[in-house]
Amino acid sequence: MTNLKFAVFGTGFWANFQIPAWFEVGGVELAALYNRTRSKADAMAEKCVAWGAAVVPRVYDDAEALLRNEQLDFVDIITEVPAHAPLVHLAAQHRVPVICQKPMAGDFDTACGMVQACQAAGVPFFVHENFRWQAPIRALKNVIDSGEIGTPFRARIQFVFHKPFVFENQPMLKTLEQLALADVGSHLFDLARFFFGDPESVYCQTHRVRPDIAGEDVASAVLRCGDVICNCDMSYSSRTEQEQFPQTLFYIEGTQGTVELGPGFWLRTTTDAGTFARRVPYHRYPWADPDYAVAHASIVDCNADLLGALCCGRDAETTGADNLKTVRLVHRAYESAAANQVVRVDYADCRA
Ligand code: 89Y
Repeated sequence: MTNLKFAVFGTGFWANFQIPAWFEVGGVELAALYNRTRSKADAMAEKCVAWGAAVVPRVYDDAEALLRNEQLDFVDIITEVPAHAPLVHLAAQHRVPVICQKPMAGDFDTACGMVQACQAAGVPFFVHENFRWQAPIRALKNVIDSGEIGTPFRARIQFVFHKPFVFENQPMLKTLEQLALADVGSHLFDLARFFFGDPESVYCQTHRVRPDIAGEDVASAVLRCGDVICNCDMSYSSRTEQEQFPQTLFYIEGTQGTVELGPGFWLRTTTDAGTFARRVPYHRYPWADPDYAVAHASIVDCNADLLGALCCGRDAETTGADNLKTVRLVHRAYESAAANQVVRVDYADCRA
């Protein structure tokens, strides 16, 4: 099978991991790079050779010119959020399948427009949502699916940290008026949907601890997912005995037992038979930043899933249409926090 040719739009922090993760998956050729500051794209093109690129990608600071000149099988958009929508529309106009980072847009209507533009152009549209691809989280999902703890009735999903390097690596996070729910809540709500289905309601509270950021750095949401009460807690500003970044912690109670994904990737299952604990390993790639190891490893599995859809007609988990439900939930959570009320969530206008 011939390699699929692709271009990357955006050569900032995350591209340093997204691109080598593509080379890890294989079956692709990076034809071109776009960045509005050309010198950054030039520097990334040089790094690509070190990561094993067969050809040095061509470099552009004009996204339209890139799409006009290159014959592509897909594009991977890794820019900051405000650039997602214009680039997705541009790719749709050029009839090129698209992958876009989460959150796909800053509001639901813009996200809906992106999904619709790709549908109208007849091109696949995927969201790169990788938390559900972390090996320890997949192992936890297998425990739930095995029925070992019976039927889940309550869950706690936590992403709580303090590491200041997060704001140094992604300085744009400081400027976002909607931070915790949009940035980390997108991941946690996707996980809630992955484990327990689409929530019917949300009650949310938000808070800002850091004085030097525009948005909220703390949020707690209670989601009602059928029979499951799912609590999602996130914080960028919690000093804990053991710093957890970038681990997501889970505690799930079921009719026959409980399962916990705890610090250090320990998976503990408790039933009438006792408590069984094992540590779930994940791949350590040489190109990954050790501070983000489990998150960067998950990019490979997420990309492999998307490539399966692009090359071989398999279904991908994180389609744009599916992820629109997560975007809806994020913004219903903001409405709940603003009104201090439970908000019902319906997905009638999210076409999956
Ligand atoms: O941007 C965020 C994400 O998507 O996962 C963790 C993160 O890098 C910092 O909150």
